[in-house]
Amino acid sequence: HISLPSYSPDTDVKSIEKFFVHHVEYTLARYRGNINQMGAYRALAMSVRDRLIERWKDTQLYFKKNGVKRVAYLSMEYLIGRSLQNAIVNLGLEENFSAAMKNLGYVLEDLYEQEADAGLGYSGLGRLAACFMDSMATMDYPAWGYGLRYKYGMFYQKIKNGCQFEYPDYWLENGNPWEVERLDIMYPIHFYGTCKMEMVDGKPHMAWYPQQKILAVAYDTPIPGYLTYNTLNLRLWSAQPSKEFDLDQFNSGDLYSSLGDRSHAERITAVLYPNDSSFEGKELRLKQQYFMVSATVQDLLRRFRESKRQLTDFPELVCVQMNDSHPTLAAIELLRILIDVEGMSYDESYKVICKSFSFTNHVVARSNLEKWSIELMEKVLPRHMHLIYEINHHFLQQVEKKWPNDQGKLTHMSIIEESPERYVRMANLAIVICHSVNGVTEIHSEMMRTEVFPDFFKLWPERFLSITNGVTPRRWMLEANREMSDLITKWLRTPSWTLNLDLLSDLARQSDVGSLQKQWSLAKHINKERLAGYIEKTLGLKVSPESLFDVQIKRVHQYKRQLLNIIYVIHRYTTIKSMTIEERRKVTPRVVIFAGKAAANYAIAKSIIQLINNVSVVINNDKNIGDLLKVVFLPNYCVSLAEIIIPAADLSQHISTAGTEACGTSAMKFAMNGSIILGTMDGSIVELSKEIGETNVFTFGTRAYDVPSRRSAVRNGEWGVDSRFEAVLSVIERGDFGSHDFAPLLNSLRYGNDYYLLSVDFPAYVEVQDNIDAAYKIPNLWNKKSILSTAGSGKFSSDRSIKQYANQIWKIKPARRSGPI
Ligand code: 26R
Repeated sequence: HISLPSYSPDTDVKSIEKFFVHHVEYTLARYRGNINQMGAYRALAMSVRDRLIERWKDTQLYFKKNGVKRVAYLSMEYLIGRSLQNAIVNLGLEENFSAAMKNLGYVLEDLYEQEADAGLGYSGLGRLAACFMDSMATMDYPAWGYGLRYKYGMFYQKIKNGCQFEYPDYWLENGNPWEVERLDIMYPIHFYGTCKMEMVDGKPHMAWYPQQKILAVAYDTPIPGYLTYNTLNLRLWSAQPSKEFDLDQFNSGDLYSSLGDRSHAERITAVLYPNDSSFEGKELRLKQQYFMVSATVQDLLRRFRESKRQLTDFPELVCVQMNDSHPTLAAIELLRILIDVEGMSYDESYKVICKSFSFTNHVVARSNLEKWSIELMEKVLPRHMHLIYEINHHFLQQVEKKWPNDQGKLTHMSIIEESPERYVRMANLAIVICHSVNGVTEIHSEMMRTEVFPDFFKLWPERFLSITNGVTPRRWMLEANREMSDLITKWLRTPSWTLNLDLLSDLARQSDVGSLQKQWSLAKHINKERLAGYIEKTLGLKVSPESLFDVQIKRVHQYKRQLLNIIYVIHRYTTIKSMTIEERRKVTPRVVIFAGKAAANYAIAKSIIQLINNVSVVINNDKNIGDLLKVVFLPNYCVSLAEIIIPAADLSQHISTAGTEACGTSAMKFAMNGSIILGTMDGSIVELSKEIGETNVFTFGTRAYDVPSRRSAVRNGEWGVDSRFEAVLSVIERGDFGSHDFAPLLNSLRYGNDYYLLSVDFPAYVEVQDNIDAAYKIPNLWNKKSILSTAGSGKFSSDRSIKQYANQIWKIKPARRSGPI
């Protein structure tokens, strides 16, 4: 043994400065005197990374030495956003870094702004995975995140003449200081080919002869926990061509076509599929899923083998959580390896996967459940398709036993959909092979039990759990809203609410205290000024921070009903225009703020964006209206934009048709930041209103249980449409908001087509908006509601969600590595 000197980067101000200069000179190879903001950001990020890497290596070693059971979190998406501030805050070193940067002539906050968002996800599901990583690290759970390193993340949105245009998001343009490329960790991934039944040792054995081999290379990102030495790993796979494959081509003498094949391989992790509106059975997407899970399963097995235990013990050391059905093939891949490579029996192997795997569903509408064409599966993954048939065969026998001679049950529950075309139903597969299935809110879990998977619930009631989502208070309060965080620490007399969010409830007791209210609204005002500055910088539009900031930010979708919001805005505009000067004095001035992306092929959603922008042009330029009403559409909604908008909201809207939003995690972030909720009784709003108190949130509209009957009334033309609603449709039709063809959009609301019940909920929406205006006029009342929103949001920390996963599903315990040795 050679004893090596220990190396540990110090964290005092002078050492930080020294490391920063080191990275400027040796990593970036630049002169210290000649470094721009981007260069300074990169050098700073590298110096932070050094500190994370040390902790991260120690943590992994600690888990390994202690032989602890671990969870692998599998997700096709991680919407991380920026990492620099998060890392510095979680290290508890923001003051030192700020001082060091100041000494060197930089402003730390300006350097934060240099960083590109890691937008490796569409929205809720991907951001949830990022919040969960933060909580798992913070609470010292032994966990790994697995996903894909897309070269291009969520598309960049630009608005031209009111219309959305999509541009590639090359987030790696300036390098990614947070990742470590691990050329030593690489696995082969196979596709296509044929299967043959062979005799091995006198026993029949199915052999797969694949046709394509691509390599998965690991890129590791350290995930620091807040104020703990523990640092987790997020391992993202990137595709690379395999050498053997290349050599065949080179030998055939065709250099250029061989290089063409290289880029073909790399295409697997080139881009995130940006569609959340309708399921697209694209071959490349299926290959992405299998690529991610195959590499992950090989990695889990390699690490398990180091324990020298038998493979039947796998579930005692590893559990796997699948973020929606997208990674379900992981279980099939493990089954394949156990049977085909390890020679275990089907029954034994099946027990292993069943004990290890669990599944979270994020979908409500059955039509959005993932299903893959059998033709495609047989082509891309023939051996896996065999195994799925075998699983289905065993499963249908169980169904037959429970419900003899019930063809209907067999057809509905089968993993295979037979007609009109043949598909593999991924959620059915996931429910069958996992020991636990959970929804993401109480109402969503209840709908899973009664409407989406009722027969599975009858067969296996014990499998169905409900774990309400959560968000990390570190990013969404401490980092995004320092003004308010400092206040909370002051009024709770402890900073520990960031690790125990239930402590916020103590604010309720003080919500009437005048001086708290005053400081609270001042903090909100500062955040509103910051957002107003951003709006002016981006759109050249001045808005007054004295106005009520009314925000709806999320993916643009018919079910989320941004259209209801903008229809109301038009109604409000025409109402104000018809008022006398005297009446206008009583109007609560509002700035209505939207942001969100529409799937590129979702025409109706894009035309909603067009309408919002056209309305904003008309209203914002109407001298007659002034500050009474402004409409803002902020382009390119992303994590870092949400961090500016959310702390500045007085009111936030979550107005999906009841029974369509599985959760909606943004409402939790808004409530934590003292924004008052305007919502329908759907997803997270049901639980938020219970925690905050029904009288402190504004809810309206059709309840989920009434939706089916109202829908049929609308379809049959039996629902009388509100004249104010119809009047708005007419002015759009007349062309008051531009000559764009809004006919398809208007048709989606007329002739019995109003599936999302905008016309039905409109009168109640107008009424609740009037109540909001009235409440905003009474500052004591409003501030109290705002404080109570924060006070009631303790339940919605992702720390609580993760504890539930750990105790109820994973059965794992924290393993805390104390500081460096
Ligand atoms: C297959 C295709 C149509 C598709 C549908 C939906 C692709 C991607 C999605 C995104 C889904 C899975 C998603 O993000 N769901 C959201 O998950 C959040 C976290 O649980 C919830 O808050 C949110 O309500 C839900 O829509």
